[in-house]
Amino acid sequence: MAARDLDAVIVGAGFAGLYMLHRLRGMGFRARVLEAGSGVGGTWYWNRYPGARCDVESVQYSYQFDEVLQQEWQWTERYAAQPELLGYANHVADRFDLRRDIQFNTRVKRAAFDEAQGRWVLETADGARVAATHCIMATGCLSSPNLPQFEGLESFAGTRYHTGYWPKEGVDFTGKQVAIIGTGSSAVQSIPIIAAQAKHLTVFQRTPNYAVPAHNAPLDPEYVRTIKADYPALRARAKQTMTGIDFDYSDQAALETSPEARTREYERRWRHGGLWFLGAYKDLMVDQEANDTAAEFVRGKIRERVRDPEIAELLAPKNTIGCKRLCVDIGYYEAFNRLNVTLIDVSQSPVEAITPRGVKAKGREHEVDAIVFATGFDAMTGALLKIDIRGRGGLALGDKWREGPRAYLGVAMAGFPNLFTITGPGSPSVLTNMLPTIEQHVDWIAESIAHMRARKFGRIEPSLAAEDGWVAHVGEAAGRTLRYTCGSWYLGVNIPGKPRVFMPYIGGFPKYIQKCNEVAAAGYEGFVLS
Ligand code: N01
Repeated sequence: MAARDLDAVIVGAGFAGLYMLHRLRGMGFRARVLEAGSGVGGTWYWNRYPGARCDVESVQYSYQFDEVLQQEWQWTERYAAQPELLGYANHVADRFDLRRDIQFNTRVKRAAFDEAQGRWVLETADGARVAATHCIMATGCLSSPNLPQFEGLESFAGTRYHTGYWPKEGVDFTGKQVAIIGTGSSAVQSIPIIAAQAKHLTVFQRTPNYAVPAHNAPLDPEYVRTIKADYPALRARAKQTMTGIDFDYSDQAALETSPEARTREYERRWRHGGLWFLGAYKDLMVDQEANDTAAEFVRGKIRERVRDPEIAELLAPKNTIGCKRLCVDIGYYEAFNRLNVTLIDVSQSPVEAITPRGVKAKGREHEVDAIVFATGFDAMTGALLKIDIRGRGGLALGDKWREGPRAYLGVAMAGFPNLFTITGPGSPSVLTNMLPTIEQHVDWIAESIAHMRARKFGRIEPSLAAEDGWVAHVGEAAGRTLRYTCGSWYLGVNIPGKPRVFMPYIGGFPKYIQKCNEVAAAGYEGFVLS
């Protein structure tokens, strides 16, 4: 298809880009996806580190837009592992014949709005150009790996890996001395597996993280049959919850419950496993005293799981549980009972340097063959700001977002006509189940483009006033929760120099859907269509 004929160019072929392409095609629009990788899958294409798996149950972490798809696809485990998730993305791409409109191995470097033509012109790393009326960024929230610039990083003579950029062929650590820096979700998942393989694993921990057990297991066919018998009901229930996950969230307050009953409830949720733990009480994320009761319960579990009391104490977080993303583990704490695992606490004195032979911390060099950087991502804004995005009058997105991201509904920005971000900053995104959140965004964007076509509008752009109002609302909502209180990637604190702004919308999925629907029903209130 000639590039000039495109209605939309979509950047990224993860779950967001795939569905966006399918949806637009289904409405008769001509769209093309540009994808940096050689295959589909986004997060699940890049994050191939050992143990990578989803922390939302697979029957819910899946598309719902096509009933036949959700009936035919068979998940094998409660929490799907990366190969299965990547298989699912590939299945969707094949089933809906999406590949013919996806251009792989194509990294977008620049995207500029041509005001005279009313089109976006995208430039790729090889210098090619693609133009389209609409530009839709499906670039992901956690897709720009963060590699801290440790002194001597380049001097390391062994092999370096980043969990978010793992070699396709996999890595065999058998017989190797390995270091891992970081103890977030990626490390929590990979440490037990690397520890079982490597000769020795040294873990450098700056901040301990709370993890609750996954209790992962093969899916019970009877359970799956029950869900598939009425999938739409489960999906509808999920849309009524803050996170877009069909959980039973308690409406009780921890502080109005007796300590004995509270412990029973935490124990029940601990035995069930997963993120559901934080649904135990409605005040856990808004009241520090309530939060402390859950945190202390988990600290107690860590002390039970880790044999050496000193190591248990180092692994036991002291901060607010759920402030940073809660981890879901499979044998994480038990890995520290192994004789071939050493924990180095770098909370008081940072990693000093990477040397040709290993990692230097606390005045000692730890010699290793490989270093795994499990150091996370420049979340939510990183992937967008890596592209030189220019709106009206050459306005650079980097300049617009100098004090932090600003967008209306997390989906569009003043000064950037016809540009949409799927699960962008200011939308619930990472605080929700990504699949339903992506579908909601994609549907809303597709319908807005259809609305424009039906009324012969060429441009859509939010007003500055609408954007300001939404940004203020996102900030107010964040300020009401304990999530605002720690140095998390939600706030951009993990990236030196990044403005400290709580990026996702914490008001909950139902409220957000309602707002988006109201905006559309009122003829795209807050947007200027011309
Ligand atoms: O990254 P992170 P991640 N020196 O930012 C440490 C999703 N996810 O890739 O906390 C020493 O959480 C840093 O320390 P600190 C999920 O949403 C989901 O693990 O900043 N250490 C931290 O320990 C998750 O939240 C799944 O003090 C340094 C670690 O590196 C998000 O992705 C699985 C350092 C980074 O942790 C990101 O998770 C995986 C330095 N200079 C990921 N710089 C599931 O679905 C950073 N660190 C289960």
